[in-house]
Parts: sequence; C-alpha cells; structure tokens
Amino acid sequence: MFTRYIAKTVLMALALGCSFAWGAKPAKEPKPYGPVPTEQQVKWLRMEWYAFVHFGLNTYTNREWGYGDESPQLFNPADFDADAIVRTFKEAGMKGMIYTAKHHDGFCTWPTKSTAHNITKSPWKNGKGDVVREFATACQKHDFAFGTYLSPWDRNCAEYGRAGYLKVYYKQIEELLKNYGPIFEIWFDGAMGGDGYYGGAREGRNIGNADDYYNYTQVVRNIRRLQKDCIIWGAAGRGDVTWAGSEKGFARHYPLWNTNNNKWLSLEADTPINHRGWFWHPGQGDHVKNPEHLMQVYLSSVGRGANLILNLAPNRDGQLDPADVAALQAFGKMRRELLAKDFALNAKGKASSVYGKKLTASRLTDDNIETYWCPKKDDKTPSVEITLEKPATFDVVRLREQIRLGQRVEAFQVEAWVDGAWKTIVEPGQPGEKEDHFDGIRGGKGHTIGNQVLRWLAAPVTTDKLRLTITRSKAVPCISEFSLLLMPGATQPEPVAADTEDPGVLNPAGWSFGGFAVDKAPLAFDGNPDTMWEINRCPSHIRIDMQQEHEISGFAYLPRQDGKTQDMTSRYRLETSTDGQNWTTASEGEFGNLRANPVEQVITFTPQKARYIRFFSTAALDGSGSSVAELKIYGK
Ligand code: FUL
Ligand code: CA
Repeated sequence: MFTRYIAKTVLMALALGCSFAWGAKPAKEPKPYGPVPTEQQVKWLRMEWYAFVHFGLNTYTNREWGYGDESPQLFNPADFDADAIVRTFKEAGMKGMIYTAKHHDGFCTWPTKSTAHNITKSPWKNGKGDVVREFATACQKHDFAFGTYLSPWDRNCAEYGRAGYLKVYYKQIEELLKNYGPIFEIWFDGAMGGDGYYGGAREGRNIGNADDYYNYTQVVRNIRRLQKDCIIWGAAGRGDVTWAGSEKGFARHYPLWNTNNNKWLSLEADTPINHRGWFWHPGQGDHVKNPEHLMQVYLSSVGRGANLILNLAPNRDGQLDPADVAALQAFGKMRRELLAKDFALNAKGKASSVYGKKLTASRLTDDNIETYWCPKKDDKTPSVEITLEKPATFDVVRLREQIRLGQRVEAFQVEAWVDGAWKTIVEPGQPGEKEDHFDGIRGGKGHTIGNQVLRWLAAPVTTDKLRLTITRSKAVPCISEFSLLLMPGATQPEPVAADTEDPGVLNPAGWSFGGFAVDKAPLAFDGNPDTMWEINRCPSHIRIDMQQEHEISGFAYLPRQDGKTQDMTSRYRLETSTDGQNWTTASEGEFGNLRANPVEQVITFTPQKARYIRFFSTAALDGSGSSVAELKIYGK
C-alpha cells in the first residue's frame, strides 16, 4: 500500500517535471497554481482524522485548566494501558493520535530534564513512568502515527513570561522530538493568558506578542532540523496547519481555502467526543456526543476539506471512558459504511473538453486520487457527464481536487438525470456566501473542493447519469475524484452504565432569589440555555433561598450560549449558609477554556448542609459585567 503510494507520488513528480522541461511544446499538464502543499501536508491531509488525548493532572482535579500548583503526587493511574487505547483508535479507523505531553499547568508527563515539575515526582511506577514513551511505543507497534501537544503557556514555571522560560521550552521540544521516534504532528496551542502559580509568584503574566516571545521562526527551524516530516500546528501561522476556528469540530466557514499569504496552510478542526470538555470529568458518561452528531462534525470538518482531531480522554485509572468508546465505535462503523461503496466507481465519463490526451473524464472514477480530469483552458464552464454501470441510489457526493497542483475550484454544480430531465442536486455556490457551524450539512451548496468535499444531499437520488459542472475556478480545474456514497443509519451505542453516579440536581421550583438583578435570577434556573441572568457589574452575585435545608455537594454552571464572551463569568466563589447570616466558602476558582469551549462546568466539593447559597461572579472573560445561562445545584 505504502509502496504504491510512493510509486504514484514519484510518477506524479516525474509527470510534473516533464511538463516544465518541455515548456516550449503545448504542456500536457497544467502548471501548479498558487501555493501548493508540501509532500508532508499532502500525506497529512490524507490521514483525515486522528485522536486527541488529554491526560494529566487535570484528570485528577476535575479541571480543564490547571493553575500550575497541582501536586505531581496526584498522577497515579492504576490501570493505564497505552496499547489498548491505541488499538481502540485504530479499530475505529483513525490514523494516529496526539497526546498532551504538557498542558497549561506545566506538568510534564515524561521524565524531562527541563523542569522538576514532572512525572518522576509521581507515585505512578515509583517515579519511573513515562506516558509519552508508552504511547509512542504502542503507536509504533500498531503502525499508527504519534504526535504531541506541548503547551507553550506554562503556569508552573517561575520564568514564564521571561527569557529564562524559552530555554526550558526549547529543551522540552528537543526531548520530545529526539527521544520518541517519529512525531507526525506537534501542537503549539494559542492559549497563553494571564495568571498562574509561576513558581509561587501567583500573579498574572503577559507575554505580549506570542510570535515574538516564543520566537516561532526559530522554533520552526529547530523542529525542521530535528524531524523534517513533522507537521507543525499553530506557531502563529508559521507552521503547516492551523486551527479551523472552533472547538466544536467544524471548520469555520465553507468555502474553505488552504492558502494564506501565498503559503499552503491546511486546517484542523478539533473537538472532544464528550460535551464535558477536553479532560476526563466524573459523570461525563452521560454527556457523550452521539454518532449522528459525530457524523455532522465529520461532514463539517473533513467534508469541507480540513482534518479532524477528535478527543477521547482517559479517566483516573488511565482507561478510556466506556461511553466515549461506545460512541467512537458507533461513529467509526458509520464512517466505514459510508465510504465502503462508491457507486460512481468505473463509471464512463464524457467531458466538455480535455486538456491533454490523458486527463480524461474517466480519471474521475478510477479510484486513484492522483489521476485527474482537466478541461481545456478556454472551456469556461467545463462539465463532465458520467454514466454509472447501473442505476444507483445515493445521497452523498464527494469530490476531490488534485491538490498537488494547488487549490483552484471556487464553485461547482451537480445535476442528476431524473425522469428524462436534468435536476440540480448540488446548487452552485455564489460569491460571498458562507456556511458556518453545521449549516449545509444536508442540502449544502457546492463551493470549494480542496482535498475533498462531502455534500449530503437534501434527499436520496436514484439515477445512472450525472453531470458535474465547475461554475467558477481560479485556474483550469484539476479534479481527481467524483464519488457517490450512501449515508448509513446510525447504530446507537449500547448504553453504558455511568462510571460515577451524577449527584442529584435539586429542583429549583419554589426557590426565591436575592442579590443583584433579582428579576433576572430565575432565568438562570429555567432550564433554558438561551435565557440568562445578566448584569453590568462584576463582582456581583445571586443569592438563593432553597426554602429548606439540603446537603449540597456541587454545582454546574452553563456560560452564556449566544456566542458572545462579553460579561461571561469566568471566576466564581460559591458560599453556603444555614441561617442566611453566616457564610462559608464551599468552593472558589476559575472556569478554564471558556473562550474556545463554553460548555457546562461542573464543580463538586465536600457535601455541606445549607439552605442559602450565594453564587459570586468574581471575574468576567471580557467586559465588566456578569452572566449565567444556567445554574444547577447538586445535593439531596
Ligand atoms: C485549547 C486549550 O486551552 C484546551 O485546554 C485544549 O487543550 C484545546 C485542545 O486547546 O486551546
Ligand atoms: Ca482519479
């Protein structure tokens, strides 16, 4: 398989080379247009999807962003099995995994020499453990790509924000790239904001311009020297791949271009398989995304020409959550079935024109991603008619461009011959239109193609004749594949018994409220994520009188869900009281990663008796107000 891939690549390179060499004669193949991907980027795009694994001290503290003062003693998985995790990913059809070797809390899960805040201080394997090594070894054994996430932001390091930290950070990059075999991708997260432990200083640190501070030009140069095939994510746009713009797993905006300032820059969409967040949280088994949702994620990432990185977080034992695994398997099956049969395979093609003798319409249906159809330059709306071997029913159209020659197509149309007439089944996209979120998942228009585009039709179509028209293109189009697929039904995963019982949610009926913006307080308890308690001051609070005493063990806070970060409460203090006079602080802290992933935040604490509760909003993400979309109180 791999040798075939190499052979094709070499042939392709030769073919391109020839057309340059004989510049004087009419070119047999078009010249590349605009920026083209590197060989590594091509290979990477063809991986389509892989796993993200967030596993570290946050797993044990129930947090998304650790502060940096967490004890390494907490890290002690009883049953960590990297091999089993990798097998699960591979069986689902994934092509690799990326592990958070260090998250923002600064704890290094390998025995680094760069900082004392590392796994040698953990009880796990008597300080002899190395999570990076175990994942790397399992991946190599299963011929599975291995990558790493190394947070630039380090809330533990005393030197963070100063020059001293860079030595530490560069050393960490070097250790990971030198000692663990091939790394297919390294992640440089963009988060870098604000306060942390910083060696005991417990203060805010501002690094100014990240590109200047980390010196990404140098970082990229170092990485290329250590591992030239490693795909670099982020690095202020100096790498090979960038964020697709949401943590919901969709590539923000379709049409999607892989080009940025004369450079090929591909996109990667990231999302956790669980609504709870990136790290494992108790009770998350009830919050897993279902296979239909995951298929939407797939269609709006891979299906728009980006790659998808899907997170599965090991729990405190070091095992994947059974509910996450069940969802992954169900989606993996659905994807496999979707791709299993291409009804257009070996269809006969007739093109409105052909660029050179070899670039014929039948190249579209030969199941060869390298061969392509290309029309004549003066053919302004080139089209191809294909006739299937026999009539078929399908509801997904897939197109691929020969990206080695650059990304060209801006819009396309697909028609089917039904009842003796052409019927448009994919409308051509118009200039200025944009799909966001999950728009266009069914019945979307035809805009860009790139590595691949998947369009799920509004309804299934039965026919044996289709017509593809390229309605707009930046240069003569080079289309390598035209496929027709059928979306399978989802198999619902077997219900999995929740790992820990979710504490009971108290019914807020009959409660009375005090504090600020009292009239709006009920909106935080109405079960409607679209309404909220909101006030233009911070700190401020909601006071709750539950009318009777309960044993309170935690709460869940849902940040505003309207897409705004203005006045979004990002720090809290929760106080309890039995008499409404004397208050005790049950818990206080920060909600991490709200900007990118404003999901429900669950906080638990030692159960305590209370009739009254005060929820304080002590800081906002942006602006100087406070807001709460929903607040649930756990207890009995
Ligand atoms: C974000 C981080 O802040 C999150 O914690 C998570 O690691 C995600 C993948 O990237 O920017
Ligand atoms: Ca082909």
